[in-house]
Amino acid sequence: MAKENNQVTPRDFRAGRERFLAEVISGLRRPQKELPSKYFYDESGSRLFQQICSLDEYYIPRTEESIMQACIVEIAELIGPKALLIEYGSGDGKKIRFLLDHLHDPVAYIPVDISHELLDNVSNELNNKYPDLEVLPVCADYTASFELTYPRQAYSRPIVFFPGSTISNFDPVPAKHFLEHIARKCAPDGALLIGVDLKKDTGILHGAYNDSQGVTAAFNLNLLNRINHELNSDFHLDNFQHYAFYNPRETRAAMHLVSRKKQSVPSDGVVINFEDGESIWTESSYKFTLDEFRQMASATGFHVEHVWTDPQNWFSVQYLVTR
Ligand code: AVI
Repeated sequence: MAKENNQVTPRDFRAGRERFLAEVISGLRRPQKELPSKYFYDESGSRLFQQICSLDEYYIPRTEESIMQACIVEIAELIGPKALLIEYGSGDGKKIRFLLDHLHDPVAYIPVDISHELLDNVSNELNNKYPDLEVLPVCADYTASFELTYPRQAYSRPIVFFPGSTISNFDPVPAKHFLEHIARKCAPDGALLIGVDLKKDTGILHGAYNDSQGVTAAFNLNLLNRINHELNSDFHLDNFQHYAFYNPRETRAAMHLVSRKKQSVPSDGVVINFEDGESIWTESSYKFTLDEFRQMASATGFHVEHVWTDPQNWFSVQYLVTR
């Protein structure tokens, strides 16, 4: 691994175009067409997601931040000194800086993200700001297999940080497998600090995925743009419409792209046919009660040790330990 000026080159476990193509074609061949939501986050998708995060209707970031601010002293006490922090989907590193500023002498930080550029920026910044912290970036799709590089210095315990309720975007079985995978990384005495979105008024949920400025619609449609650019496809974005709704029975918000007409779309030598009104399911975002999440966590080897919520009970930050 190359190391220059304290900067570690990210270990790279990104899957290439072949896997992206295979997942797109197999998803679009299903009776209910679907695309994995993890592919939203190319450069423009990540930028659009940042914009979503500053919308009034999208309550998640500000609510989570307010909980973290109110509870950071307790969180720091629970984590204790000399922790190794591992963040899945580290993005622009904003959330970890807040944690690092309040933890007691953290030893190392392993950001895991699909964007090489974001990892480079975050690593540079953290190396400058926290010269004693070992930053060991990993470029990977964290839903696939990859390895971590562990620090040279001794640490007290690994703490996995998974904020933003990204766990909401996993279907129940993959969510369980993912938590099991994290529990193995945390065992025997580590912990998971996770943001979990809660059930709430359906009007609030509807607004969060149907914002008035159309940013969520642009974020959803950008997936077709990405497929056009990277997979030699010919989706006409005007021929698809963003459609998002909360399904109380399934307890999830779902996003779709609905074909505005009967059409055929060439995609890397394959033709995908759409009926008028047929949709591609692009994302699920599950909402939990505290009890539902506790049950899922305990089925994966975790025990929920502490839960913090906001006064409206819209969101939770939870501290899970391995049993
Ligand atoms: C990242 N994830 C938790 C977001 C969510 O709310 O499910 C992604 C998102 N999709 C539309 N808006 C935001």
